[in-house]
Amino acid sequence: MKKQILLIMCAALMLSGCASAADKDKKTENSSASSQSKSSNTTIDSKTSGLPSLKDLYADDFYVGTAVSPYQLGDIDCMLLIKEQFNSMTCENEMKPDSILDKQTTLSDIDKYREAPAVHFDSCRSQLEFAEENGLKVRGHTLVWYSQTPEWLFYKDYDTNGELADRELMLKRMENYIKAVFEWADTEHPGLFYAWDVVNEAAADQGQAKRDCLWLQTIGDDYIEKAFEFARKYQPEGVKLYYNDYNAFQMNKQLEIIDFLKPVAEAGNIDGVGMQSHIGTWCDTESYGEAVRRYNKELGVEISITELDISKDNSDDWEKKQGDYAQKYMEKIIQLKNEGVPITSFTVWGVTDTSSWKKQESPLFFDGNLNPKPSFYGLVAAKDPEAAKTE
Ligand code: 9MR
Repeated sequence: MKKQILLIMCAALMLSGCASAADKDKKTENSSASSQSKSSNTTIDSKTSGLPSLKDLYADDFYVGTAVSPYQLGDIDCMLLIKEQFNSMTCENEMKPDSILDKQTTLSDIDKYREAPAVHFDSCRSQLEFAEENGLKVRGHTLVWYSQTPEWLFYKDYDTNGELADRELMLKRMENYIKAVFEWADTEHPGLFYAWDVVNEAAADQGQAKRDCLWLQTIGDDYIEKAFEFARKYQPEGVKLYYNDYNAFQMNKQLEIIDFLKPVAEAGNIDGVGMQSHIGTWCDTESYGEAVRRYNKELGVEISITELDISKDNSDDWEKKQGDYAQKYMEKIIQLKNEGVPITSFTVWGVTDTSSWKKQESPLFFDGNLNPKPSFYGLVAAKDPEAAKTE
């Protein structure tokens, strides 16, 4: 019996997927959050179908997204939940340099690939197909990062026992990598991506300096400026260029980020700052709001919440506290939006607590059985208290 129902659901999903694919051109023209959410109604009943929908509630405000991993797309209930709640997604790991750089091909002919390492996009294919078939837009994550980037990329002969590449060579590799990724996006997935994290987590956690990393060591102090310069040169149509970081609301880090992004903004090469927002109930929403205003004012950029999760505290009533905090946090986002701060997308970092990178801290909005948590209703209540009433 259960199998039969699943088969019917699969067929319905495939049908809705096919219809959306056929409608692709039309859909890619509809780039506002509002038109996206209205064009991707779920047509079949799911475990979670009676819930208020975040993407519908916030349709006139911003895209509402989640991080997605390929294995989640094998779970039909999870897939349906994503379609119901979100109109944007980020590949959790599959578009990072260690997924895209093709070591085998690059090493097969070092001279040929010396200035332009080979790339492939196998890892993210299923996620992007899912997004395209179901009317979700995508944030590209991420191009230039100190982490999840293979060390061999930074060596002259791609050999970690040899010499580091010099500035000139690394600038060529950086430019060619960005060019290859953006040309692929423009050719294979026109209109799918609306933003891209060009540089991720370049700020040091302590003090007023950039994080030490191989990009900094090989290219030098202006590697962030160069990354944005190349990104602007090759950006696909409709894609906003972002700097993205965690703890971006902390005063020291904020000043440091503004400081190194100033020349990038002056050159006209950045469009947005991503507040990752891996936070907990301890995070002061007032100073968070101040930081958002400051980025917008000092750099003239839009803002996105790119990776929200809210870790639980150790109290017995942590779920209620997390729910209350989620509401307060979201009310601050709405207040900022109403003040005129251009907040264009709001992404939570995963679907369920059990699939979170921080699963011990139950930081998400659905539990492992896809039940909505008080934190989900907090996000709903901030916009529509009536819709958040559960009985
Ligand atoms: O959620 C991602 C996790 O699955 C990976 O193991 C981890 C490896 O670095 O990256 C996580 O995502 C990170 C994101 O790409 C950048 N900001 C911090 C996120 C959480 O670590």
